[in-house]
Amino acid sequence: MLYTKKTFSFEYPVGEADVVLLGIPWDFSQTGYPTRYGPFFIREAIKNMIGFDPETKTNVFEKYKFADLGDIEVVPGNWKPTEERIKDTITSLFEANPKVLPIFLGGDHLVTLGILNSIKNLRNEKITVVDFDAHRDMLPEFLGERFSHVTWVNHALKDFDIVQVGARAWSGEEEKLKVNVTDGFQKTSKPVYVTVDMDVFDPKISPEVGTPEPNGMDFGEFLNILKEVASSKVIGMDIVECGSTEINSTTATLAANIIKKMLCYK
Ligand SMILES: [Mn+2]
Repeated sequence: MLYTKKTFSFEYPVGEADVVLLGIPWDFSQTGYPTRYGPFFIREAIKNMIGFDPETKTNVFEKYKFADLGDIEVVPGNWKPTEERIKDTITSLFEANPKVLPIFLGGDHLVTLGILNSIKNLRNEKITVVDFDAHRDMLPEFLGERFSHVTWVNHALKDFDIVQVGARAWSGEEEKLKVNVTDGFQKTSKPVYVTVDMDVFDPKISPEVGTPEPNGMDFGEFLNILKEVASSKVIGMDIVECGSTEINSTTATLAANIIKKMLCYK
């Protein structure tokens, strides 16, 4: 008997897993609180989480076979080679298991662009990105950088339909650009990728984020929408901008429970 503990009590080889966890601790475009420890603290929160969900009468740890693949080793301060590593890793992952549901842990919101560029040709139809975020992230550039956590939507619009949920703080420039995205989730038959920026929540329940904004969602409101999203063809998900720096942090605990709820609803 091996009395050991990993992220999930039982882990499966990549080829057999239903769900894989992959961290991307890139936060070099972050303007606020560092988020590179997000994957670490979300994992600790998963270990501490009850698997059974009274609402759906499901134990998430029994329903799915999990594999934690660890973190992608990012190139500090250099996005292009980091994005190449993200693409290589995700390509290998889907070669090993085309049906797997990946859950990515950031990192700042730029990691979502790397993920999306890796999966854009995975389906024959255009993928809808459901973006839970306080911000629009639509700027053409920020501080002279084309690639930033506040510009990723501007890039992603070329290849994806973007649906934003919870946006409540944006610039004058984004006020003009926001016609290019849909506000609010409507049921769709298209494949869906979900990205959750932890600042979509009110700072009361998710304080450790890069750029907090007042008057955010509570967990109940979020779950009502997540339930709808989960009933579509979800092909992947990320949770980003988790700036936790200690065990049992509020934001990481919430992030772990988002993963649980998503998988229970699916
Ligand atoms: Mn964002």
